[in-house]
Order: sequence, then structure tokens, then C-alpha cells
Amino acid sequence: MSVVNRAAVVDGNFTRLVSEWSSPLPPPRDRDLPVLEGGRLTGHRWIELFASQIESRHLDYEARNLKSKNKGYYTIGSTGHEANAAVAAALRPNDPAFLHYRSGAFFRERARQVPGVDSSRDVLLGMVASSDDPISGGRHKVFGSKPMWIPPQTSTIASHLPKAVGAAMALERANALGLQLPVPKDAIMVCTFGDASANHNVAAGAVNTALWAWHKGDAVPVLFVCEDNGIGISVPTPGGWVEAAYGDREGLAYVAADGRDLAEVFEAATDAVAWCREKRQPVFLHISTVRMLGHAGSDVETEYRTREEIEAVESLDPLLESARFAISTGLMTPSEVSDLYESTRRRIAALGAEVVTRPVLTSAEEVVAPLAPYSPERVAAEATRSPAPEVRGATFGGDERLPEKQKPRHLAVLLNQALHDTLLKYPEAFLFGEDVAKKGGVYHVTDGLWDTYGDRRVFNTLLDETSILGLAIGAAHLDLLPLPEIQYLAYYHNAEDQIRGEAASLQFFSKGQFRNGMVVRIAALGYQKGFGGHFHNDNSIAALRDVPGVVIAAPSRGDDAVGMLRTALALAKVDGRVVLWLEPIALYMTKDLHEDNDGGWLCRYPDPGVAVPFGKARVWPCEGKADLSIVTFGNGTWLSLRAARILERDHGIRARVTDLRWLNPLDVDTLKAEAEATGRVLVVDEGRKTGGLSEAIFTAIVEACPRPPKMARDVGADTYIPLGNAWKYCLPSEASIVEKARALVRG
Ligand SMILES: Cc1ncc(C[n+]2csc(CCOP(=O)(O)OP(=O)(O)O)c2C)c(N)n1
Ligand SMILES: [Mg+2]
Repeated sequence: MSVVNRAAVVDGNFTRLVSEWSSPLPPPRDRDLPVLEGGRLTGHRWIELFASQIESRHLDYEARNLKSKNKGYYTIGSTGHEANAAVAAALRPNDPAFLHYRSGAFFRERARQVPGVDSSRDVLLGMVASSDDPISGGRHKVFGSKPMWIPPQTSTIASHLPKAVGAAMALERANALGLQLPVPKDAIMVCTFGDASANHNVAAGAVNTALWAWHKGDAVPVLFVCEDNGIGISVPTPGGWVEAAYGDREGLAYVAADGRDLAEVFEAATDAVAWCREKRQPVFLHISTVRMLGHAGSDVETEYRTREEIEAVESLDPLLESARFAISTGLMTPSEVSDLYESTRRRIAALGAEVVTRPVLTSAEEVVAPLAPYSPERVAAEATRSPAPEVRGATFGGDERLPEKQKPRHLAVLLNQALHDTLLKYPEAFLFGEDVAKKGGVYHVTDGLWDTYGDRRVFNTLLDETSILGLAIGAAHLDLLPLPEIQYLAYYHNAEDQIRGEAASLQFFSKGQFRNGMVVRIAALGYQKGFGGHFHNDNSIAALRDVPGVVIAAPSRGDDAVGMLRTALALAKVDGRVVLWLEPIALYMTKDLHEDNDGGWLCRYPDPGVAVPFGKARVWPCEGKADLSIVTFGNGTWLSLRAARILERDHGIRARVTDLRWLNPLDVDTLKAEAEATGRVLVVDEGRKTGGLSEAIFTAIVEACPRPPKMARDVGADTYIPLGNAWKYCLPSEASIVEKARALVRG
């Protein structure tokens, strides 16, 4: 009983039902009338939805056909779920839709509402991974479309729910602020997902977040659509579970419908959409469906379902149900149904034959092209654009109180002032996270922002990093500028899929048509005296570094932080880049460099219009010819500058020090220049030995220099950071830098 045969069986069931129809035919029904007593779906519209169901089904057959010829690469289908066409019909085409992989009929139906989209051809282009695929350009088979307001989603089930909730929450905040948005004020967000996915902590968390916000009085216009086929690959969902879990939740309107009945789903979806749109309340639409033809073409269902069970499911095929309805109510004759079905088959087959002739991606350059867009001039211009002087004056409390007119201050203060300027410069910027509002953040970096800009723009979220990042992604989909804060680096790891899987991949899977530019502020790195333990001193950046396309910034001093932030925001704004912004906690309050009270780590606030160029390191040269170059970042910069002084004073060794500032991409030109300037490079990396930055720096130098310099590294141990004072044994120190530098110069 092969999978291909099951498709033939299901196809045959349909054609037989129609061709062998023997019951008497009723008189033709007026298609202008509703198909249900008192309902809102006319016969005409019902037939269109039926056509979308059929088209989606034939796409699933064609996917298998293409796969069998080794021309197609994707066979996860929508067979049995086609009633989701009625959900699309109940929505507007500019209600942003975050769809899972069984929303084929939804996709087709929305295309009916958007001129100029041939959705089936687009889907087929995706299946054959053609570079002509208008959404991903051959990078994945996804339901996505810019004109249809369907951002592409990844295969990671449930990972799109936080952004749907986030977009709904952001929409309401932006509306309240009167901001211009790319969707109407009364738009709602919709997300579709399966019954097994509804158990994922990310889904449960997203629903929880929506309800938490609703409970505290926020509007959250999000429609959760659970397409419940009772199984997740091979694992049955216990009967009644989805309703038990979501049917009776405070604040969650719940509507159920039988996915075999197109008209019923339309009525239920129309009610659900109207409720969500008018009340701005989260709504859960629970559609019972069946899953036919296995999880995917490669799934051999007989391994976990008996033939009788498979046939029983197939007998519940919603297309059979729709055909029966059409014929038995007089909406369509058997031959009209058959003509629709067969003409659609022919059209899809013809499209299938055509798409295989279309081009595919042929080089790594083409593949990566949308990953990390960078427009240097525009970014530089945006970074150096400053808010109007009078606005700044008014906000800071008079010209004399402008930050650039104040005495030099430490990093936390300058960051705080830069965030003030950011919220001034970008009315569409929102700053949010745990404890950032009234408290002003754990380290007071966001002090005063809540008082100045109000609760709509600076607000506390609930304690869930996945939701914080989901909110950022959703907000950015609406062209807002999110500044989420993650309280400590250790807790970024808790939610990193929202960046790794979702935010960072959006431009890749949409050829840059959708973007979610943001600056994620993360309090990070070690060396905190007196407040110890791994979770507040996490120094592991490997999981950030291997995310394609993200920018990683790590300022070590106040003036750089201000100038870099201006550029980071410009990258998010101009090129839609995701910037991971690491703030070295231990340097927040650091004032001195070499001696007590020398004020060596205090900085003047850079004038408006001054920015640190993207990807450019800062070099501290030394007097005379240097013996070595120290390359570092973050706390390592402060330590290395101190070590450099000791080296010169006590050992007669002269060192240049480079603060990379941008950890991704690396400033390879400066690395090369430093290597060539001294012929000796000591890398001081407070990250771990394995997966830290030192590996990348070594590699970059070796690749860039025809004659590589002598190199050594002083790095963090491969460990978690311990409590108490034992961390000192695990991270580079002034003394260890001196020692390694001496060895490098001597050896
Ligand atoms: C986070 C994650 N874990 C595992 C998978 C592999 N996977 C893909 S679909 C699926 C089952 C989903 O079942 P359900 O949510 O009921 O949707 P259905 O396929 O039945 O429509 C699994 C386990 C995945 N894509 N993402
Ligand atoms: Mg399922």
C-alpha cells in the first residue's frame, strides 16, 4: 500500500462519487442565495471556495507527481484540511496571515482576493525550488506572498505564534500612538497550526501571552486557527484535548467547526473574525480536519495505522463532502463538479510541466544574496541623521542639559542617554522587556525612559523571552522599530530560536520582501564582582555567531556605545538587519582605567550626527614601534589597555590594542593591518575557548595574511562561570594578558 497509491485511491474516490452519482438531482439552486438558512455564504461564493479546495488538492497530487520524477522536493500537503479556504474568505487580504504548511486552500483563496497572483504556479515553483518562486526564490517551499500579506514561515512548528501575537499587540500600540502602518487600523493577525503543535511550549506561551495582555486590559486582535486532524506525524492527540486545553480559557473566545463542512467553517470563521476584529480580543478557531496521504509523501502511514483506519479517514474526505453538498443541494450538477475537478487537474498538471523548466539557484552567491543586505551610504546617512535640536532641547530639559554638553560619564549613563535620543529620533521605536519601565532596568540603563515616553512606547513585558522576541518580530513586520531587552545573555539562549530560526531567516526566505529589523539589547558577559554565577555572567557567544546574517555589536565604552547604537539602528531601519547588541555589564559603571579616580573610562556623549561606522574596529596605537597587537572586545578592551601599560612600564614591551566593537562581521581589514603592523597578534577573548571569537579571529587573520603573524590567545575556559571568586580562574585577566604577551614577544 504505497503512498502514491493512496493518492490515486483518494483521487478515485472523488471521481467515482461524482461519475457514479445515482440519486435523483434536485432542481438547480439559486446561487445568489445563502447556502445555509440564514447564513452569509452565497452559492456563488461557496463554489469559489470549493474551487479553492479542489485546486489545493490537485497541488498535493502534483507535488507527488513531481517528486516521483525527482523534480519536486516537497510533499507535505493540505489534503483533508481544505476547509481552511473558508477562513481566508472570512478575512481580508491585508489581515497578516502567519500560515503553517497545511494552509494550501487558504493560500489559494486569499489569492482570489488579490489581483495578479497565480498562487498555484507560485506554490509549484516553490516545490521545484525554482529561483522564480516569488516568495523565497527557491530557498524553501513556503506559503508566503508579499502582496497577499503572508510572511513566509519556517518549518519549526509553533514558532510563528509569538510573532502573530506580537504583531497584534504592536498594531494596537501603534494605533494608540497614531502611527502610520502598512495595514489598516482594524486589521487582525491570523496564525494557523496543528493539534500537536498546540502543545508546544512556544504555542502555549504565545496564547498565554495574548491572554496575559488581554487580562491586563490590552487589545490583542489575534486569531488562532488550530487545524485539528487528531494526529502529529504518528502520535494521536487524545480525543477532545484541544478543546480541553483551549476551549475554556479566560479571555480566549473559542469557536469550533467541522472542517468537512465548508459552509459551517465559513460561518464559524466569519463569527470568529468579526469578534476578533470588533472586540480586539484573542479568538481560538478550532477546526476539526482529517489528515490524508500521510504526514508527507515520505511518511508510510501503514507503519502506525491499519489499512482500515486509513480507509476510514479517507472516507471522511472533505472534498467528497463538498461534492455531495454541491450536487445534493442543486448548487452544481455532477458534470459541473467533474468539469471543475478535471479542468483544475489539467491546469495544475500543465503548470507542473512548466515550472520544471524554470531556473534554479546555481551559486552560493545567489543563495546568500538576501541574507545580510547592507547599503553603506544609506546606513551612514541614517546613522548620522539626528533629531531636530529643538525637540532634543525640549526633551532633555533645555540646551544646557543636552547630554553632549555634560561632563564625561560612564557607559550606563551614555547608553541611557542614547536610548533617549533613539526614542526621540524614531517615533516608531518601542523599548520593552522585563523590568525596563518604571524600575528602569536591572542596571538602570532604561531609567527615565518610561516617564518620558510613556507606557505605550516603553513597557514591561511578561516574563517570557520567547514572547519578548516574538513581539519584536511582529512589531517589525509592521515597520515599527523594536528595541527588545533580554535581561541577561543566559536568557537569550532560552529563546534563541526566535532569532536563529525566525528573525534572522525572514529576509532569506522572502528574498528580502519581508524584514524584521531590530536591535536586541542584551546585558551580557562576565567579570561582575560580587554578583556572580553563570547566569549573570554568561560569556558564551557561539550560539549568536553562527546565526547567518545577524549583526553582533559589543561596545566597551560609552562614546563607542552611542555611536554604534546610531549605526545599529540605521542597519535595522535601512536594511532590516537584526542586531544583537551585547552590553558588558561589568563595564556599565566602570569609571577608571589605570588608577583610582583617573576617570579613564568615562566618555563625553558624542555630538549628534557622529556615528561609529559599521564593522569598524577601534585601534589604540602606542608610541614608537609596537612589539605586538592585542585584539579584543568588551571587558577584554579595558583589561588589555591596562595590561598594555604594565607591559610597557614593567617589561619594555609596546602593544597596540584593538577593540573590535563589531563581533559580526569582523573588521578583517583592521585585523590584517594589525597583523602586518607588528607580526604578532595576541587575541584576548573573554568568550569560551571553544566557539568563542578567538577561533574566528585566528581564521580571519590566517586567511587574510599571505604570511600570517605569530599568534597566541588568552581566552575563557570551556566552562560555565562559577559563583564566588573562582570565575577569576576561568577568564582572561590583566596578569594573564601580560604573561601571554611576554611569551609571544619573547618566543
Ligand atoms: C519544533 C519542531 N519539532 C518537530 C518538528 C517535526 N514535525 C513537523 S510536523 C510535526 C507534527 C505536527 O503535528 P500537528 O501540529 O498536529 O500538525 P499536522 O502535521 O498534523 O497538521 C512534527 C513533529 C518540527 N517541525 N518542529
Ligand atoms: Mg495534527
